Amino acid sequence: MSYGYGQGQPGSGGYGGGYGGAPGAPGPQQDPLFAFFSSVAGQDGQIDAEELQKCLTQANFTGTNKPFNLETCRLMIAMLDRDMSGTMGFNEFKELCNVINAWRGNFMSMDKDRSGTVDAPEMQQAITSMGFRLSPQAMNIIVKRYGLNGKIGFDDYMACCIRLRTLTDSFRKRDQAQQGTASFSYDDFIQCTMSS
Ligand SMILES: [Ca+2]
Ligand SMILES: [Ca+2]
Repeated sequence: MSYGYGQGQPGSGGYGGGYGGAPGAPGPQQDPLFAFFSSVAGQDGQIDAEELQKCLTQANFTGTNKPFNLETCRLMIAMLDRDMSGTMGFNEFKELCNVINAWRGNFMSMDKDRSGTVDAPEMQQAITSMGFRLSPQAMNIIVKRYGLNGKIGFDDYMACCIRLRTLTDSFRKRDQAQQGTASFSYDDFIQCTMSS
């Protein structure tokens, strides 16, 4: 008996008895994701940023041994917290899983050399493909801010792209003529940058 990936042929082995058989009893509890959700959420049935971080770290979503960026977890919760509870209920969590998977696919398609990280040229392409046009100076700042030795992991990549999008949206709203310039009052500027 041994655990592990990669050794056996695909299709062999598997998970034995599935989820225990017992068909019938419909409801959200039948959703295979629900058991997972409950195990992460614990007693209160809600997932907070720390619990989300723990779960994404365990899933090894960073591709490194680092814990998943807590800031990214906060950002995702803020983005999808429909009832403004500050935590994720089951339906919010399901949406979150879809969002993470979509970002994961995007990240992997940008990581052309399959190194598990996105480097400066790959990031340049990613940002261009999302429709942003940035100067080389702005690109340098981004890679420095989000990368480690010039390489950006999945969690930081997500944080960076979400922030760039949020900030661009805030800017666009104030750039009435769409000329690439806008004026902010000091407090408005602080609100925009500190909330994203
Ligand atoms: Ca919520
Ligand atoms: Ca790469």
